[in-house]
Amino acid sequence: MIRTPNSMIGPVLAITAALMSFLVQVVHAQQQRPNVIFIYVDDLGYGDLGSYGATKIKTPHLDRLAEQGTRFTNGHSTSATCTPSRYALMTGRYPWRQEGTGILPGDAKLIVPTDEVTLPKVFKNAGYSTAIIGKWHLGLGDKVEKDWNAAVKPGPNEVGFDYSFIFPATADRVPTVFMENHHVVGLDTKDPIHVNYHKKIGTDPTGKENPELLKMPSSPNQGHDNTIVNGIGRIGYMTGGTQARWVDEELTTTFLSVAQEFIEQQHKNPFFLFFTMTEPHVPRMPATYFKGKSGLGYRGDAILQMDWTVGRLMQQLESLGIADNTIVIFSSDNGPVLDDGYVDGAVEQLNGHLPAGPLRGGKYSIFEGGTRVPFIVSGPGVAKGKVSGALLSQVDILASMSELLGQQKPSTALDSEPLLSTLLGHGDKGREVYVQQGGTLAVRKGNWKYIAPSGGAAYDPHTKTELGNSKSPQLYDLGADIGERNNLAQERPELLKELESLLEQERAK
Ligand code: NG6
Ligand code: CA
Repeated sequence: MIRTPNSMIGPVLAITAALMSFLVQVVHAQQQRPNVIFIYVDDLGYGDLGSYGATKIKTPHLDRLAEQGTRFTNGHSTSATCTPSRYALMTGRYPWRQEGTGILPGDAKLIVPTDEVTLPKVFKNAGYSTAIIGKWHLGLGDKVEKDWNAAVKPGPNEVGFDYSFIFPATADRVPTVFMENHHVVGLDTKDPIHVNYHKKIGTDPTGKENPELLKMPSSPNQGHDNTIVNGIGRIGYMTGGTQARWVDEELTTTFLSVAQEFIEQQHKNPFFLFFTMTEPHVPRMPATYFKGKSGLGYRGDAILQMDWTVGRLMQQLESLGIADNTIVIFSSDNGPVLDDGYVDGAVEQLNGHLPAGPLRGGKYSIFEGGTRVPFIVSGPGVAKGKVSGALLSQVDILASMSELLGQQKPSTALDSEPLLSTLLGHGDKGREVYVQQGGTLAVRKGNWKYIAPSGGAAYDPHTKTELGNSKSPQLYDLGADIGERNNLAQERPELLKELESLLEQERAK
């Protein structure tokens, strides 16, 4: 035994006491650190929730979340499609600064740099456990030609998630499998998976050759007629992995169970959960329990399923006693679309529902319907029952979470603004300038919006979306004209010029 000389006892005790007090403080600070759950849904429109004005679809759980927290009426994804919006969330940069950030095929390689401080790494650096459960769609591996039967990396784990349980791309793209960390879940090695986005491989029937095998027809001229999985034609071809293929009706209950398990395991230590749901993206094939429930076709049913799932998560937080210490952020990666590739009743049974509410356009569009989405924040420190009109973007979450966690904003997060107090519903100071991305770019300054001219189509006849592209410049006063009907470009030439050069400045940054 090592003996402490008598003369040393005083100083040793003092040091021990100081150390104890420091440790108590650390533990206390850790206890204070709120968990963060970011629920990120796919293609949900500004008008799709009760709290945002929907009357034909009931979303009681999300409405309660909004009542208990702050609901933003001017909250945006960066882009009108998925991959770029997610890229911005992870990096804190506008996706249009980087080539190759458009909608990715299911075999794409990882596009998020692994040597940057990403959103999950901000949490990791602050001592949190991090997980992504749900849709990924930012590519996997370092090349397109990859072996899906071995460890597939880099991917979400290398981007900063300690744990990942994902599907690689979208619900309508092969491979239709779950991946846990680097591996396909439930893969039988005797039945290896191969994926090809250029030509048919193997003998699996395709939607094109065997439409009689489909339980939900693909829309004419919208693809989705490659390999059939679970009676649904997909984008891309796959063969093998028969046992590992998901059943669409079980997608969300699977993600929910995995999320609940993660929360259960981690609830005593701070965690960040990025829960990325597939609803209401196509193919909409909700669990039997929800089929027909909304009366609005499978799109409406999928929204009910999404709301129910959020309700289950909230209930779990309550029962674990961590609801008061968990910030929940809810938003969507882009605006709504009805016919995005399948005949599923979304158009025929719309019943007067307005997926984008009062906004013009939707998914794919540079009009507000493309990026202005539901955006709700609730939890400890968040103003209750507040509705905020602050201009806020998902690209700001990275810098705002850095603020929350006492971390420096990463130098690479160029476009991310620290707006924590606004995000928590205190004060209405939002972004002064914001660049939105559809087929072209638009810049916002206050209520003014300038849409840069572009040669793209004004209207997409397949999805029946007003894309907002025009060869002439457009200028709208969203304060007076939220529906972007009254182009003031000719009437306000000076303002037009100012916003044109503002967009140029932003591009050049
Ligand atoms: C489009 C698909 C659409 C959807 C979208 C991605 C066609 C004709 N349309 O290319 O169905 O999958 O990509 O959606 O293939 S997103 O929300 O992930 O961006
Ligand atoms: Ca999407």
